[in-house]
Amino acid sequence: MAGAYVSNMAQYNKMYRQSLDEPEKFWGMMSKDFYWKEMWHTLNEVNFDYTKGPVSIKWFLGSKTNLAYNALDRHIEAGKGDNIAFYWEGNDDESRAYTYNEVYEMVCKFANVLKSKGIKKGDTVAIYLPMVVELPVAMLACARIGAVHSVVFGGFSADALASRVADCKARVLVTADGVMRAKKLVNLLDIVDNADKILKADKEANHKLDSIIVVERNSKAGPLKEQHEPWNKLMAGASADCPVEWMDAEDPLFLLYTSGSTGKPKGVLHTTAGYMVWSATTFKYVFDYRPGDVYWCTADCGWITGHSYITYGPMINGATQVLFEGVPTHPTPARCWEIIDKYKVNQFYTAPTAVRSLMSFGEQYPEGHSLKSLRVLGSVGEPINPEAWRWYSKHVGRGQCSISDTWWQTETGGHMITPLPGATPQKPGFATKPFFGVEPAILDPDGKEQDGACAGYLTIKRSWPGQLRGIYGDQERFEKTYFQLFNGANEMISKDKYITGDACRRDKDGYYCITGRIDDVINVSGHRIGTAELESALSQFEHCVEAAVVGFPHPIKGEAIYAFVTLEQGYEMTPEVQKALKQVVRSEIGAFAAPDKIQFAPALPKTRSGKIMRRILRRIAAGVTDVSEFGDISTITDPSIIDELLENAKHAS
Ligand code: 6R9
Repeated sequence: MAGAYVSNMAQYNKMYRQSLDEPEKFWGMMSKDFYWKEMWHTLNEVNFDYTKGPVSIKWFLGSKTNLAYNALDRHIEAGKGDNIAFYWEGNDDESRAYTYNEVYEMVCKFANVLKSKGIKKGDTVAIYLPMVVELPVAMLACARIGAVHSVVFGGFSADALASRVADCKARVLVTADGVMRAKKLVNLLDIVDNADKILKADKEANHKLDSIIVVERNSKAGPLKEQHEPWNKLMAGASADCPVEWMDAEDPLFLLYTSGSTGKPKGVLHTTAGYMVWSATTFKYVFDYRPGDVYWCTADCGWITGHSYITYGPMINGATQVLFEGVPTHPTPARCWEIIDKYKVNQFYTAPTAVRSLMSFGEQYPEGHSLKSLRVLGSVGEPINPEAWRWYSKHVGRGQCSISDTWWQTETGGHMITPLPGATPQKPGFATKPFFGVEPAILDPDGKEQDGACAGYLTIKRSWPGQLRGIYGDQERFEKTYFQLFNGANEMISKDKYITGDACRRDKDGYYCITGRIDDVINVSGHRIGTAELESALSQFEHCVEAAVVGFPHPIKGEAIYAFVTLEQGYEMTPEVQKALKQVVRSEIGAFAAPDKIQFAPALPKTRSGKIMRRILRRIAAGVTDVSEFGDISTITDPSIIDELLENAKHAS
């Protein structure tokens, strides 16, 4: 692509080699793009191997900086304060533009509001907001004064919100009264009040909220009560002058809870300097963002994609972006294409599930729009199947756009394996090549690194600036989850690499294709949901004895949730019970995690050591009825269970 930052593979290869061979020089060059109150003196100090001491990751040592300063003040000082930061598009027909000057003023005022609530450097603030401008503003206000934000996606239930607030010990919660999602009113205040009650009643958690700040977005949610403080009222009394807190490189920036294969969600910790450099550098190169471009990411700030590619990466680059409150199919399946033409969007970033959903309405919707401003089409969150890739490229990109299938995780802070527009020749279904500084290694079942074309466990051999620094309050879980890999016989097969939890394939050209999780995490519409969390939610149902959950292929969501539930003696799996079980998951986690199918299980298939044989359950969920396709079933304690499960599968719903 003419004029791209990286315009061909020779240039990519040269930069990639330098990033690995001369990292000081490479990151020295890249870090010139930022404002450093104090420059770093040591690039990194890293230990991945727990046998040599605690796992520890530090980057850009000796530096002092601030992400909000880099995202706002720096651009304003350069005379760009009147540039548009956000074109906000509401769920229905509202819209409004915000300049960098306006966002700066809101951030400073809200930072002062937080200070007036006693928030100081190192304190945690919980944010539970829909996609209104106050969401990135609240995040940047925290960053400005060194407070740690913990954003909870607006689709989580009161229970899930309460447990996250208690875990990170946030005393201030920022929320909204209500919001429309397509045609449905989401009453956030009700959820927040319930979470508040749950916290007050939970003696063990021993934690409560001191203040609840409410953005008045939709009054249909009902009037504010005594415990709610209106955002506007607090802002009206706040000064717009707020000095920046200069942060050390490894001072915490945020926590973001994500699901793993075991236990409750973990608070992934990101810190200051490394995350800043990683989110902003990947944004610039992967979207080939150039001054004047209009960029749009449809993610919610409640997930990592919204953190790195709405609030931080784009803002630090001084980008103009669309901030979208609604859903891609409301009021019609042409909504995205209308917005792209309205603002002449150059880079569009969404999830495969959205592409597949829009695809199901037919190409007449994108074809009915110009879309000629588009240059880069991004994809994130789950594997994009070649059919959806081709539709996206042909009907949205008109064969003229680069398709950027970006593989990364909450834990990686930003893109890891991704094409660079203009440089990387593309292949449908492939996330293609590693970003600068990323050194993948594919391990076989014995933990041995493989060469050339191969398939296996995806690991990363060395640290990169955006890597997570820990799991909040749990160093042991951090080390076990990300740096120790075990085989089926529970032998440790790797202890000095970052374990991604994904499997992948590499072809003869060195291109990577991510094939899915190797752990018990289900990826539904790009949302990570742990089977352990789902099972513990289902077991809250009063007549549930045991539950096992697996994923099964779904044409739009990628994966959907299938639950096998054993009920107390004498209880039948009626449609009412199925409904009640789904309701339990809605209230324990959130509606987006409700199982798609539930079936009765007289018992679960287990090995002699008591392990649930999920492999068998996955086959049943996928509709396989021929037992010869179930693989080795010799270790099952009671083979007759399989026939009973297959019989009951007919009534799954
Ligand atoms: C950014 C984000 C991470 C998991 C990851 C993988 C899956 C993400 C992908 C992809 C194939 C891609 N994933 N991007 N799989 N191709 N381009 O989604 O973070 O919510 O933490 O999920 O999502 O399985 O391990 P997160």
